[in-house]
Amino acid sequence: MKLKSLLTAMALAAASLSAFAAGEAVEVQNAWARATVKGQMATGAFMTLTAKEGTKLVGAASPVAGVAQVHEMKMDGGVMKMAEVKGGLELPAGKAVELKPGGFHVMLMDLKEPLVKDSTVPVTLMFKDAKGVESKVELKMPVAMAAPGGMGKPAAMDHSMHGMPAAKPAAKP
Ligand SMILES: [Cu+2]
Repeated sequence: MKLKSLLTAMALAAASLSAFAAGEAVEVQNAWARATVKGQMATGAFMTLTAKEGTKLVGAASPVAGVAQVHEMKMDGGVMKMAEVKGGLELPAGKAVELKPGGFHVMLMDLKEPLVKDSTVPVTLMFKDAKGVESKVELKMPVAMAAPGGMGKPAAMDHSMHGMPAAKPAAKP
């Protein structure tokens, strides 16, 4: 049984990196969490989510964070503000929804320890489909200063793209 549980653990680790692992209703790509400095209490986690069937990202959890929420950052009267996405983030069937700096993100708050660059952080995403059925995806997100692989354009308000990240390559789709 030991071997079997080890294999299961390896399968779970692989699942977090690959597209549509067996039974996964939501594909997760390019996941990463922003590294923090000592004393920093919150950070963002980013990824691209593609649901097979319409669902919602309703929550998140991480052992390193006292609180994890789905947030949206947007301009409000010329001021950048962020707030929890009430009722969950809609993931229409087959449509890639990007969580990125300056937009949607998973906010990890009340951090118990710093997120060290080039380490990984476990994050669980919680989904609820149209029928109200809940599911989870467990991830090990690489911790980086900026999006791995230089994917996408740096968002406004995000100046961390200066100097290319020495991050590990992102999970290849
Ligand atoms: Cu936030």
